[in-house]
Amino acid sequence: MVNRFTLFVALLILSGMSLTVPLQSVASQTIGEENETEASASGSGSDVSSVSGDNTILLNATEVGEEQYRWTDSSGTENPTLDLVSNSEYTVKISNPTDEEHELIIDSNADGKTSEIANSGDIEPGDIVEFKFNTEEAEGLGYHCEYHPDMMNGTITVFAPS
Ligand SMILES: [Cu+2]
Repeated sequence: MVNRFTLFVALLILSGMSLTVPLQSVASQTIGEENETEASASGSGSDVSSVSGDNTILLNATEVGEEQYRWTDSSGTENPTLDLVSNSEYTVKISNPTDEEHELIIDSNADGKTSEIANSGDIEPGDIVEFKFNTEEAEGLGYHCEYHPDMMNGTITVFAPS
């Protein structure tokens, strides 16, 4: 009786061990696949962190040094070039964690004279502001801050839809 029971327990332990090994290898395979997916996703274009798939452009006002301001995207790129599709509406969402007021202006220099296309209005410290603009006019687009035009400015590149 005792011997049979011991044998039964021993078999249980053995079968338990053989079950554990494949489970572990499956788990480590899954983790490996996840890592591969992440690596390939982060390897694409330069502006993935500024413009998301639903035509939303995310920018922050950032103080990079004492009274030195830049527009930055979520990866920290300063004054990033925005790659946009022509004849599309975009939502620009800006947060201002600095203690200074900013205003983002989308401008066009197509005719050699700077003209305003759209603006965020004043963005007070701590505020998040959204506004929309359209890429109908595709030539010579850029953006700057009303109050810090020399520090906070960038280029907008417009492509025809593929
Ligand atoms: Cu500013």
